[in-house]
Amino acid sequence: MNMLSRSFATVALVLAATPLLAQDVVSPTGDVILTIDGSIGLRNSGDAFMFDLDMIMELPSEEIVTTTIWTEGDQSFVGVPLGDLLRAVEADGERITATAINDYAVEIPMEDAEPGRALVAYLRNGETMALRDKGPLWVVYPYSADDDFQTEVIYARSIWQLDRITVK
Ligand SMILES: Nc1nc2c(c(=O)[nH]1)N[C@H]1C(S)=C(S)[C@@H](COP(=O)(O)O)O[C@H]1N2
Ligand SMILES: [Mo]
Repeated sequence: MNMLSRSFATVALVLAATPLLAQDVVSPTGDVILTIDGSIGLRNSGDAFMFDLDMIMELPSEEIVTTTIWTEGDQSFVGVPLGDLLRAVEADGERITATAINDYAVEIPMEDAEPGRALVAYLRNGETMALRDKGPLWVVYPYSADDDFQTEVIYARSIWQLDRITVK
């Protein structure tokens, strides 16, 4: 194959693959633990995108080691950075409303979706979190890393039992 036919083949492959990818949106097979709606570009259920835990675990993951005001000693949290989660559903907005299973709700500005800020955690100290342990999803920040994260505003955004995000 010469260079021209190779590049032609590549273009043809991309053109052929694009519509397939567009249709191939993943859907939950397990319990739905998070629903994202509002200003998003990717949906798998009506106006919303629903995730089970496996789907969230497929996204980029990070670990934060920090103390929190709710726990004793250093904690390891593993989860998806808020920015990566929102990018996965092609979110386009200035802020989100995060809602918990107990209907607690808080607004989080997109600024907290920048790296090194909000993490949507699904593991604490290596284990999934039960409902009574603020799971299965808990928005945490690297509190120990900076005094700026040790504020009432950030504590209020640290929503546990997160189950819905509306992008605005
Ligand atoms: N799911 C859930 N997350 C929540 C809350 C809540 O009531 N439910 N309260 C928030 C508020 S307003 C604050 S200041 C912190 C503090 O929680 P505390 O009441 O345990 O101190 O958690 C935040 N996360
Ligand atoms: Mo609060």
